[in-house]
Amino acid sequence: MTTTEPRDAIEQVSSKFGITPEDYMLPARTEIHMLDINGKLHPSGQQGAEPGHEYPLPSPKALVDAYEQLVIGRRVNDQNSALVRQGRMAVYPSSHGQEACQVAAALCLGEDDWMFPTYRDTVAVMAKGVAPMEVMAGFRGDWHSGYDPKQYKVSIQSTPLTTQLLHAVGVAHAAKLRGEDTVVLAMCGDGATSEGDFHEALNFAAVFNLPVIFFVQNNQYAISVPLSQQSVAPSLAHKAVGYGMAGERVDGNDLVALLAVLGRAVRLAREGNGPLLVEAHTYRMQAHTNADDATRYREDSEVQGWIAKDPVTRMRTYLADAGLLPQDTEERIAAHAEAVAKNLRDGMNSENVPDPADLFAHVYSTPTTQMAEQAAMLADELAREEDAK
Ligand SMILES: Cc1ncc(C[n+]2csc(CCOP(=O)(O)OP(=O)(O)O)c2C)c(N)n1
Ligand SMILES: [Mg+2]
Repeated sequence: MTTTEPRDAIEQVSSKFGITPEDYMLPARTEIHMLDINGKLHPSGQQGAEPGHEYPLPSPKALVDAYEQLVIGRRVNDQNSALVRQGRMAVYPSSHGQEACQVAAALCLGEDDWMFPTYRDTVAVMAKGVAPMEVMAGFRGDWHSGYDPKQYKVSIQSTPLTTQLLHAVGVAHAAKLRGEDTVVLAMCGDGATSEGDFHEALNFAAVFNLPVIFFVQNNQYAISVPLSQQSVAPSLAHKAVGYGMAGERVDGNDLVALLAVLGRAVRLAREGNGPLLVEAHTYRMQAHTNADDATRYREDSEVQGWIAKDPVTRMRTYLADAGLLPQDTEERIAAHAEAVAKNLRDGMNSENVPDPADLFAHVYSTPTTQMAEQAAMLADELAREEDAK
């Protein structure tokens, strides 16, 4: 990691691309896409590439590996939604339709890189290698975060919008001070870009020239609030330039383009060129959570329009046409996805009786007076209940 001043870093990287710093920071005029909605690769690999915004095609192996995670991600979403309906957990914010974003977010990172996900990013968390049942332990309310963030270099899935962005910037700052070449991927939704913490995180990251990728999944809604009532910026990627960082927007249902754009963003950040913002244009196919009724604020015809852009279908068509998906590969991938789903079902259907005292564990290294009192009160109540049996 170099210690270049932020302005010099932008100058250097833009001159490498042969464009002005302003053109480097501004997103390409149209979102980056490589596959059309029928899964056909654009003849040049990328349609309408502008100087500084050309992206090479990822390798065939990277594409097949990513497709495997895509199929697993879809299966995980559908399995978890079914488990909610069966009463096995209270809530699951599905990323059905956004799986290409989820998979690319995980696969663009190296082993020592950190991810800061939201409640909707379960598939990304699993694709980065967190054991599925550890993730689900958090959702079921069995254990604090469910998994150990340090072990996996994946922060807990944040429910408060954008608090995780500041934590991500802090981790990147620490890594830079230590001379480590860690990159941090900080995830949020379209609605979350209106939060104050979003502003603070981006400004801090740019001023300190930190290796952070802000990855915004613009799925068009913040619960019932559509993007048109959320922001009138030309795009969410344009928000980056106000902080002096590069922004790019990409078709969020095109796994090929996502791998290319996020892959380059991570490389540039690791080389010391500062933070970047990538906006993926996608769609939340299901309700915000099972507690929401999406038919109250959007038309079915809108949802149907996005089925035609489904990321799994497009990627399967592309790989099959390119001869990269022989039947045995497809069968192996389908069997792998089924095995992951079975593991989730078995794990979630097994009864777990948590110890109520665990509520107080790991909150403070030395419990506060109030917490100690509350823990004692609970222990007393439980003991009296036991005696009354
Ligand atoms: C600080 C804060 N304010 C409000 C909420 C309530 N809330 C939960 S999800 C949500 C919408 C977020 O929309 P978006 O950022 O687009 O993410 P998406 O759910 O679409 O993935 C809101 C307002 C919250 N969790 N945290
Ligand atoms: Mg949203």
